[in-house]
Amino acid sequence: MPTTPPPTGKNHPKQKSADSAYKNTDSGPALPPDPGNPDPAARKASDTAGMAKDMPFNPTKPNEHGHENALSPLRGATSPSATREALASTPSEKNQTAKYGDAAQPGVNAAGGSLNRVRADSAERMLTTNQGVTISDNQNSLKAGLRGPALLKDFILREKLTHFDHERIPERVVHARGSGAHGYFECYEPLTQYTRASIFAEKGKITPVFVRFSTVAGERGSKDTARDVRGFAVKFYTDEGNWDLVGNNMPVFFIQDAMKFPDLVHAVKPEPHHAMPQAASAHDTYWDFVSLMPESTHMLMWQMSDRAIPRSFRMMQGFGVHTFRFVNEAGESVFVKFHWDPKLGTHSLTWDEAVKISGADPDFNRRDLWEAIDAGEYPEWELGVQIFTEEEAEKYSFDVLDSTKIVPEELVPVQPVGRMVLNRNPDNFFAETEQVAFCAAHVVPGVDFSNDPLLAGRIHSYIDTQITRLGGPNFHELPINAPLAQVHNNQRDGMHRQAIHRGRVSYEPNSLGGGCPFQAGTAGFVSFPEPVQQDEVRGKPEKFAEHYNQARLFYESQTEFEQQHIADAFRFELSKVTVAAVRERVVSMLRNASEELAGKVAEGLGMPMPDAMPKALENPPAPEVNQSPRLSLMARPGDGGIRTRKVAIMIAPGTDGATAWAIANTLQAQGAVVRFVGPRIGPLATSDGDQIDADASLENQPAVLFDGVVLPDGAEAITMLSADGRAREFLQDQYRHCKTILALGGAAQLLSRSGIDVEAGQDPGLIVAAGDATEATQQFIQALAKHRHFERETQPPNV
Ligand code: HDE
Repeated sequence: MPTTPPPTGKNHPKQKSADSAYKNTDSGPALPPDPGNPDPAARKASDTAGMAKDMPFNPTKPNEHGHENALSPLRGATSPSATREALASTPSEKNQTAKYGDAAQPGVNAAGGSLNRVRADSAERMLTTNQGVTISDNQNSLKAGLRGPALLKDFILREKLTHFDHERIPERVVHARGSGAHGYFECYEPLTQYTRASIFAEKGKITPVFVRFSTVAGERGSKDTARDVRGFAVKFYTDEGNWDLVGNNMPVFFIQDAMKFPDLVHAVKPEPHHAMPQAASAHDTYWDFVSLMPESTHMLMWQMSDRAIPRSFRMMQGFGVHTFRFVNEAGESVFVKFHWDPKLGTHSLTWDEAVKISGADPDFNRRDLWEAIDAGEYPEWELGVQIFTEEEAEKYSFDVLDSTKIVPEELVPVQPVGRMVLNRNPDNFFAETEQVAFCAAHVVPGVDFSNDPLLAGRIHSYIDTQITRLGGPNFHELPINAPLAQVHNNQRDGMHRQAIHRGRVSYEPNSLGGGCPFQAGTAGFVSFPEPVQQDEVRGKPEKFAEHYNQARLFYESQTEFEQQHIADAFRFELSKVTVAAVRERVVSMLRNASEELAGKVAEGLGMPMPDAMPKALENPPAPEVNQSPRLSLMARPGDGGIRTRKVAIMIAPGTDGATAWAIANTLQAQGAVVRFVGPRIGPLATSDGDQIDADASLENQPAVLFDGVVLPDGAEAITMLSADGRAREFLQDQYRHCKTILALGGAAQLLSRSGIDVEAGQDPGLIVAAGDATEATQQFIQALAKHRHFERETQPPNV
């Protein structure tokens, strides 16, 4: 009986060319192979031919033209006959090796996604080289004889040293010092009326975030408590791509146009001839520059206020600064400003305290964030938005495209839209906090830019700087930067490329990749079609010329002691300036914002009042709002509790142990962090014959690191501490920095010996109790929850 030859022969009966013709990488037969040919190369060629045929021309081409089409781009064309095989780089992909692992999942770019994918855990593993070769001896280099020369062929030593030699990467040109944490954002209610951004789509929707807080001017290893703006950068890993809200803890900025940013940064950084001072604006070049840039006056008020020395990252607000746009599904847009409000309230340090903390613990804010998260005290902020229309903005006395202006909350209230919780510290500082790359250009569908000229520069600058800092164009593939949303495009190659792209196509349009990846059309990011028809010019809108109304508003809206702190800060900073004319110029500028403030500063510097600086706009428009109490730190006292407040219980041999323990337990039950601070660490005998093991000493944990102090009774201890200058200094600082102090029984003497007047009038933060400690402890808790007692403050400090 005649048999039909199997269809895998050299020539498939229905095709006119040899099977081998489809294995060539150049040239080929005129006709595709028979679709029924099971030979892998022939099948791939047949499928490829099918895909190409599906696209006889580029069907979306006509839609690339015209205004209407621009508003509704089409989804890209794809080939119905695309098969897995046709899209492969090579038919040999079926030969998996252990290195390749499992086959690529259709449509998946595994270079992105979760961090667990790349976490390394060396538990129970032997040491290896970077090539995975196990290392027998990690103590000695290879030598020709025990006393002989080291050998060049010691590849293990050389690999280790070479890697070490390259461990540092350039630091950020600004915001070099930072601290980061992971967490999540939760949406309160759908915001679909205003935005199609997926994170605001549903009530309760959770989006993971990574946040980095930073100082601006100091180098990577500089102190945390410099007087400076704090960066507040949030990366939302949304299901439609990464959205970075790269903001600050102050809602305005120094300058109005990106053109001036390098000048500002050069002025504030250490002076170039001797590289001093580090992490400080108190020097000539800074004040020289800002006093020639009167638009900085408003920001200077914020920078000289206590906002520039936050007690904790957990206790500061954040702001998107610029005006952004929300765009909804129908393509309608409103303007929006973003605000982060901390649940713990807004609290700051005092300047004298900040200076001392710089020495006692330069990692003060970083440690605070880390410890709180590890203790399960997860910091939380509420996200609020101010929403207004373009028509409303037109009517304001200021320009909403001017980043030196706020939109007062009295004019446009802040609506809460969600909350952010930080609940996980990074595994590795370098891999996460250092390598994270925020970018003001990272927006998602539903969020768009306004024409703020400062923002425009930022849209360029961040990616540009990361290319240098992170060594090439592929930093978006670093695990911390990779979105959870899938990444599919035709960008290829470059330093340190991670993704291994399957297939031969890296262009669009294509038919040889089945048209994939294809443009999304209106399902993708569509820029808001803001009408533009103007002359190309270098200039500023007229409203940008008004420089002082909001500086005045900020100053006038502060409480008395906050105003005093602003005056003190100007005085301190300007006293560090060496050129008198620069000082004069600053004070002359301040006269335009507040005569009272200028007068205080001039008086504090021992100089006569200069003439007021001529204004860029002699007849400024009347502001809408003259008082905005929400601008005071006092407007947000927090939830009234003492959770995570740090309390020192000062002990020495002979302390009344029972009372010390009772107070420690009561405070800890309310979430305070208690430390027993002794003349030295280690066990100290108490008056009742027991022991308390001091976990901190007067030397290693000075007063500035605590929010409050408790002095238990105990005659022997009081005598010893009274004779210890460190204990007295501890109490003087607690008192001077307006913190809460509880002295029990004989401990009042210790206060007196420290120069603190225990008899003097009403001071709710100074609790001196002769008898029952229980009631006094409750008083202490209430006072501690207030954070500070500025009623106590005098000029100059009396203690
Ligand atoms: Fe930035 N800024 N910036 N900035 N900025 C950077 O990006 C820049 C501005 C802000 O934790 C750099 O990755 C320009 C305003 C934060 O990693 C750089 C202009 C605001 C961070 C850069 C501004 C910010 C940066 C340095 C004026 C508040 C730290 C390293 C046009 C809304 C992000 C880097 C982090 C970092 C440029 C002004 C916030 C050089 C050109 C206004 C929080 O790209």
